[in-house]
Amino acid sequence: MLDNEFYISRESKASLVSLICPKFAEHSTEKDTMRSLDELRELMRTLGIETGEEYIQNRKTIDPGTILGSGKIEEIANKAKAEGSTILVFDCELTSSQIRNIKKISGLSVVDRCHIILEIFSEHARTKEAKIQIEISRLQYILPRLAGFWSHLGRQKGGIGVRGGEGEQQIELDRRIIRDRIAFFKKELKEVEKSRIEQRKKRSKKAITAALVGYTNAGKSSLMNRLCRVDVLEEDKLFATLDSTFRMLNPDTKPPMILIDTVGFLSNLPNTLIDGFKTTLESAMEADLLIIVCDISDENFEKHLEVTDNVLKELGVDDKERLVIFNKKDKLNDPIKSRIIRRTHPDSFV
Ligand SMILES: Nc1nc2c(ncn2[C@@H]2O[C@H](COP(=O)(O)OP(=O)(O)OP(=O)(O)O)[C@@H](O)[C@H]2O)c(=O)[nH]1
Ligand SMILES: [Mg+2]
Repeated sequence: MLDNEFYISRESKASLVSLICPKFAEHSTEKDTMRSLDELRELMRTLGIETGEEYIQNRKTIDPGTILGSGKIEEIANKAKAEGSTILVFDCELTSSQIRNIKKISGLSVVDRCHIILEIFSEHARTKEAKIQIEISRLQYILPRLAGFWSHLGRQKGGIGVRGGEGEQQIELDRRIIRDRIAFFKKELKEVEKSRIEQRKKRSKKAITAALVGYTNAGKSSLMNRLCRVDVLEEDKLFATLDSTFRMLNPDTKPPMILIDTVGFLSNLPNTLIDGFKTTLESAMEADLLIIVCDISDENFEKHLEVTDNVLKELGVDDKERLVIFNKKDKLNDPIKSRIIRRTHPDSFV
């Protein structure tokens, strides 16, 4: 039941909603809001869901119940319905009561940025470890939002209030099921990790390790493919890679070196996901060298470097030896840019 509630139909059309608010991180200026919205549109494209218009409200403060004002939500809902949308995607994290309130006012499905990222992660996870991790993150995201998801069901059933008996009981039941599932998957994860730690020990004896890290879609997997002549999945999608992959660099390299491809970073990455993927990143973080890959052709590349830096700090590896590689030089329409970058980042490769 819960899984159906969480799933977003790929056939739906979605309208994007955001705000410009001086007190709201990543949305404090028009530039920040637009950059984040462009990224959200890319996330939707990755998921294969058609997007319609984007709706933005300028606000001095956030409405704690509905993020935007309720009148504005009504207006947006009417326009979204007129353009054939059935979902409002908010470019921020929503609480359970916010989801419930906005659903009630708009009469549309309501999801947030975090939900979209979780869907992509679920779809792209390939190894057992990544699948378990994403499942734990997904359940941890759902747990405090059960009432929000349930309000939708309530309406479908003809307006059974979520505070009413049946709703409350169902939420309590679901809460227990979810807690049990989280406990079960955490145990499973420990088992999988044991064998991974063994493999890591063997590897570190064999060679120097270098981890490719950086913003999603920067070109980490492509670089790994070219350097190691392998065929790791590379795609023009966000979060194409979710699992760390290890490959030997040209075997004649002295000393021998193993490259590690890793999951990409994103600004505003929900905490539940960072936590979940710390284990996947752990093996990469124990590497002897960090190779930061950055897409020079993206106009926000400086921001991407900043986000990468912050995530590395959060992972506690900001003091590790690093090398910056600026990628996709061929996509630059301004050749002077690469010269400027060489000057501003003298230790990098362009
Ligand atoms: N023009 C151009 N495209 C590139 C270059 N390197 C990678 N790409 C393209 O950029 C897209 C993303 O490449 P990936 O290697 O999948 O990027 P990634 O950093 O592994 O991305 P995630 O796994 O999603 O974090 C793909 O479509 C690549 O073909 C480059 O040097 N030039
Ligand atoms: Mg990749």
